[in-house]
Amino acid sequence: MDEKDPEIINKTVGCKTCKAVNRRDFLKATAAAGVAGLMLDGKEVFASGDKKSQSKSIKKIPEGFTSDPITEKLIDHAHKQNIDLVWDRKAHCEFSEEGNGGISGVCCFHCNMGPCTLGEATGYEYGACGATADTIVARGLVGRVTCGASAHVEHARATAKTLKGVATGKIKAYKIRDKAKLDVLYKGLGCKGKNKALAVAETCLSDLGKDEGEPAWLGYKANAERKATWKKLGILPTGAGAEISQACHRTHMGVDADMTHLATDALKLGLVDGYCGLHPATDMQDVLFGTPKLVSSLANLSVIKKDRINIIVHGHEPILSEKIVEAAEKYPSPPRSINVVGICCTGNEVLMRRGVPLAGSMVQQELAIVTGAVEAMVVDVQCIMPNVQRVAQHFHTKIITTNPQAKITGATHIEFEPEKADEVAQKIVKIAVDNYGLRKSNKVMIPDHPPAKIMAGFSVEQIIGALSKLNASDPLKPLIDNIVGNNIRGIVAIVGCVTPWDHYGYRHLALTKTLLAQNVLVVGTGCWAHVAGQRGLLEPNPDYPGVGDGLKAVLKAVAKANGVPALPACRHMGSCVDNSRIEDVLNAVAGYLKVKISDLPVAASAPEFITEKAVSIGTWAVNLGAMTHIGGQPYVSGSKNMVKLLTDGVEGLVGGKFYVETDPNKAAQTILAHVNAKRKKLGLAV
Ligand code: BF8
Ligand code: SF4
Repeated sequence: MDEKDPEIINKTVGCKTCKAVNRRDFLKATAAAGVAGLMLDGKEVFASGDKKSQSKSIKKIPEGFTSDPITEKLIDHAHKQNIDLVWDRKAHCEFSEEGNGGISGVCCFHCNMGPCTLGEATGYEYGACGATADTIVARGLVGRVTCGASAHVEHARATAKTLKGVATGKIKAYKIRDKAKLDVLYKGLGCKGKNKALAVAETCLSDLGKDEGEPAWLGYKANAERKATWKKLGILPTGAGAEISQACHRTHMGVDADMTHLATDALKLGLVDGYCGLHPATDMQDVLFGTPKLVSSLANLSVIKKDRINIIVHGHEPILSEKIVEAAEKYPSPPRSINVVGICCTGNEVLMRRGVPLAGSMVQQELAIVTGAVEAMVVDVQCIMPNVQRVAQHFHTKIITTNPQAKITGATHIEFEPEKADEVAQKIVKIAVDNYGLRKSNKVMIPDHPPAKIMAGFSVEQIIGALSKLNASDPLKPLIDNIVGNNIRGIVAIVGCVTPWDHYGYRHLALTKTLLAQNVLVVGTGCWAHVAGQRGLLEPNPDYPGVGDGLKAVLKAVAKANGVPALPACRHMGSCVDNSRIEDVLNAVAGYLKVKISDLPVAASAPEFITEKAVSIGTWAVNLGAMTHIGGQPYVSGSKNMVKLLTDGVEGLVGGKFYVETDPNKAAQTILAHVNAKRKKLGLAV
């Protein structure tokens, strides 16, 4: 392509109007032609790679917010090389604006009489089949919750099958690392038989396969009050497979066309996520790989090292990545020492149990490759942007897909089987080591800012263990006393993804900091933990900057009792499946105070949610009774009835509700008001 040819720009503009623009070609062409940006119909379509014009399209940095220099420098570095990133590709359709089409959830593709778009965009009130906006929005929501739940169910299935293989001796590469946890699960699930690991694994697999009764993990983990409430509402699920299949059936063209009926299915699928996905995945991973304990490490992209062989593990299931870490440690006489670092929740998993540094969150995955110093990015499942392969083509980096369910065109696929875990891991590590020779030193750019220090590993067992140093016979008492005494105003779980549609991490940071200043105990998981870690909120800093006096005193007391100089301001509880750990904490507190979770001064928040998994986790949190804030449009605003149901009506059913607010400062005030209102209702000081 002749980049100087002005025709290219015209052609690309033509492309833009047909919504199929290739941004990279456009950037190259406009930069070569000296065009800084492009306006179409009075709107900036996008700016060229030229830095000056880029900054025009970036929103003004909010007051008091400093952007992350490592991320910023790598974004600039990518743009200089005409590499487009997730921040650049806003490929929304013309009907996607708020109150209109896509974002409001009123586009339907369920059959070939469509696609049907209702509302302002087209002026239609009904789809070709007569489906209303209520039906289309509800079907879309059920679909997203189902898909999110299925991701966690597949995670649990992979873990259960591995545990089963270990129990029967078929899989030799792993062993039971936490026998005590296995005993607790075996008892809690009411298992039978001598082979405890086999019984636990088969209980999970049975929960995934059955179509009657209720999931054993729900019976074990959910509290009695919740179970009774869900039963009354008729939303107790049977088995994951049956519920997922039925949800797909119900959303097929011409089946379920009643909004409330569909919405209750969404609630049910939220429970499938919690009890057939999150809980069993966490629990069995602890049995296999160990229950997390306090661990120190580092976070941000500068954990990638110039003088090391860098391997990134990325995705969600730690079954292979555990072995990659091991194979790297044991690799015979490496020419350069191997540095394994993690992205997304696989990163969180190997951080929590092995102290592996966190390289970055979901939106930073392309930037990791842009450092030019990554020999291999080994991916398993979920949140892996296909664009990593396009970015990798600019460098020597090998993208290695490993899961039979997930391939990326152009990537190297080395299929993982737990039966051959060591062999596969060793092969992958060797590929990375061999690939080091192809690294081009002039392409390496790791920003010269040290990664942040972090402390993680806050499993429930670790939290209780730390509290027991204050009160051995009644470890929860110090926590409860401090909640009652208002040193801890409440507990808020901040979880989920990082959005590219704002300054990197802004919503997470603004919300977290405001809550900490108001003595709210912040616990979290997922990509929140990457951002929190990168920006000092997981650093055990004895000064506790920005933390309210009450909370600071509690953290200091727990640190002192445990013989550590300090604890971090927030508790990193793990990956997204580890949200299950948060329920265990809430159940313990609610049980102690003899109230419902919905009576507690607690809330959940996913201020930058992206994925369908985030939607299903949020639905599960609402089921638990938590007010659940989400910082983005969940594609339901096209149905006023659905909005009312999710943000109001559902509270009367399950005690929790959704609250949508993109501005983290407003969200913080609403969450604080909610926490205070719950305190008042319990007769606690505000
Ligand atoms: O499961 S927070 S972007 S990495 S979905 Fe994905 Fe969202 Fe990150 Fe973990 Ni969770
Ligand atoms: Fe249109 Fe109905 Fe088909 Fe959806 S199911 S595409 S609303 S005709």
